[in-house]
Amino acid sequence: MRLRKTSAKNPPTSLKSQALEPYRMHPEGQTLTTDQGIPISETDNSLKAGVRGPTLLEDFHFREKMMRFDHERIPERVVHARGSGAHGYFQVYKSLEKYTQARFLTDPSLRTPVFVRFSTVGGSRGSADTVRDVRGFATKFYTPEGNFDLVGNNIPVFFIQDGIKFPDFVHSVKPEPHNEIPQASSAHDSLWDFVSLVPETAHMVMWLMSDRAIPRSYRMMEGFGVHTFRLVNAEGKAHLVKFHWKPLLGTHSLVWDEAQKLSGIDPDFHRRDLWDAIEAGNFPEYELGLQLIPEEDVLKYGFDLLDATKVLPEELVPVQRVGKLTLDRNPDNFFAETEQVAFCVANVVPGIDFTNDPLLQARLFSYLDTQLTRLGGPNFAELPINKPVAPVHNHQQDGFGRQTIPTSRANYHPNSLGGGCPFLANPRQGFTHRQERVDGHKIRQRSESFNDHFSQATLFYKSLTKPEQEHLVAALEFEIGKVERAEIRERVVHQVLVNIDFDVATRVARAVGVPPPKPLKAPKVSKRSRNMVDTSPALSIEHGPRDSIKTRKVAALVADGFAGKELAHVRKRLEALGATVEVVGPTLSPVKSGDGQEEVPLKTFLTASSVMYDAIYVPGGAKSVEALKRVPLAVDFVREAFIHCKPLALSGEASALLDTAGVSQLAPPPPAKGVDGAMGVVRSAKTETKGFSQLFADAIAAHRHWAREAPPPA
Ligand code: HDE
Repeated sequence: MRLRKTSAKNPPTSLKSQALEPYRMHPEGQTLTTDQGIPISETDNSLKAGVRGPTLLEDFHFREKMMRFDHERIPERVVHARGSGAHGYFQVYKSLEKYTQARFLTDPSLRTPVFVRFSTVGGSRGSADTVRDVRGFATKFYTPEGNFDLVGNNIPVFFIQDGIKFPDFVHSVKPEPHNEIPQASSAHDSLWDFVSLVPETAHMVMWLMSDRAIPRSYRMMEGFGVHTFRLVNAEGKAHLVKFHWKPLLGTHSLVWDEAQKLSGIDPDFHRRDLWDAIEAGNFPEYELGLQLIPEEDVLKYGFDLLDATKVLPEELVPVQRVGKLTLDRNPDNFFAETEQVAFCVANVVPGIDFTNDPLLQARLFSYLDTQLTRLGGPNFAELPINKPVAPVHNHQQDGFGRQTIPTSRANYHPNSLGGGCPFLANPRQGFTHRQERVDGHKIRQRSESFNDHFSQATLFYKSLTKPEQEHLVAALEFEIGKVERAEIRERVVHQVLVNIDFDVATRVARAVGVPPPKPLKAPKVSKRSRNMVDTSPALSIEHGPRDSIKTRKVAALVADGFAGKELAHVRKRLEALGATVEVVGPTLSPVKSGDGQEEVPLKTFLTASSVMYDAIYVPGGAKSVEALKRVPLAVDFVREAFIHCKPLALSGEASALLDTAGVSQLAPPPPAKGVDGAMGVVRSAKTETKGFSQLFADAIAAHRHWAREAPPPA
């Protein structure tokens, strides 16, 4: 990939970046020292009694070096262990003072620095990026009033309604305890056992089986705050709110076969994609969206807004886009920043408050608690990446790893020794928990308003396009098909799926070898529950924008004799629209075109694979195409791209590669003259003719061409 030099490393506007500067170590031109600053002139041989003698305890440099190495690891996050981070900023479009007093949402001139960490949930720190899983989307806003953390996911609902079930759920989805298998996968007995016994998981499981769980890129997925929060304005008036992130590149996914192959070919696929995009100056952007709901409407929509297993359809309450997040700087150091960043749902600023959602309430405890262990004590808020840009003054003291040096003799409140400092904030500026009348028995019970577990699972399925539905059913067949115990497979079909969709349950029953379900007499939903819409098109990825090819990666497959002018033309056109074209050849040595040009491939058929690209292009040139036909790995490029429904552009002679790849019977016939782009296979009768590049660009913007998917076996 050709990297453009950018100023991304030091955006001058970032207050947080400036605040981090004193902590950055710049070794350029410096001498090697110990941690105590003592210069070291030899670090390759330990101190020994004679050149062949034993190492001496006196060697403080050796002991320090080894001690530091021995203690490099800290516990990984118990969930969301695998992740990637980036710095950036957020700016609100216009003041939201009508709804909130939070400065970062009321001052359009303010660029609030942020740090974002994307993650998978189930796998450990070294697991692959493209597994089927929920993605975390956690944002720390370093606001002038302290840190606000929006710790969300790329799926708008959750598996459980009450946080007390979180340890049970996580135990069930993680590798099984006896043999620690499988890694980063939900396709195993314990997860589906849990699902079959806990029907509140139904809605989220449908999302987990959908294309949302295999995103193309962190840059191309939505984010959701999941819970209902509150915004409170300066007069104390509150609104309920649901937070959304909308990626400006649209929402796009991989296909499952591709995702699995990528797990081996490039386990860092999403991490690399994010890093490379930022280095190249293609800064990921997301708009912040709000669904604002009057407090009294908490039960208006046929479900309880305190229930995190429900979505509020955008068709009922539209998402207002209020500001933009831009990620413009990669971290300098993975551990210091991405690993040590500590998000906490309880970090809110004046103007944002919680609700009684029992899942949210549990999270308010869990994040601080887990970070005490993970980051080794209570002072982790002083780590550079976590430190607010707002001033911090209080009477908290001591603990492992204290960094700041309190200078006052008074470490209590009230005090006169310290002149009463720090003073209490003015009540209009200080955080006040919104007063809410709470009446009730002390009771361990789920509210009746949380009873309906299936109607939104059905709504989700019905809102998907046909290809998305097919992917979801195939995912269920795959995952449940991997469950060893027949009684669990049967319970999932007969207790869960049949309540969501009879046809889905019947198909999955057959695929996983359990008796077909009987149709339900009356749907198992509580009287209270009703969906106010039959479908919600916004839930389908396919209904999102499909109009840009910005940052898409195209592989151009060449061998000696390729049509050089044509490649240059197509590349120029695609790059003008924001895509990147990488030449892939037999070796990294220069390849000669039929018309006297030379290309140096960036990758070879051995070091690259079609799953690493969004689209494949093979220029014409009889000699080049004949050579490609004889390289099985090059033919694989075409075959796999075709099967994964990716845009293919095959010019002139290159069209014949579909025959060699054994997929031409699934493709439309090649054009006798001119160009044709049916089913995302763009072909020209001769080498590139007019309209070829544009058709290819349109096919790339459409992302995938599902018409190519083979019909399911009869
Ligand atoms: Fe988390 N979650 N979670 N979670 N979560 C953690 O905190 C927890 C939930 C989410 O990049 C942990 O520091 C409980 C929902 C993200 O560092 C832990 C419950 C949502 C991240 C924890 C939930 C999330 C975490 C593990 C149910 C979407 C990664 C390490 C009551 C709205 C943040 C850590 C990062 C991380 C607890 C449910 C999102 C154990 C108890 C719902 C994105 O504290």
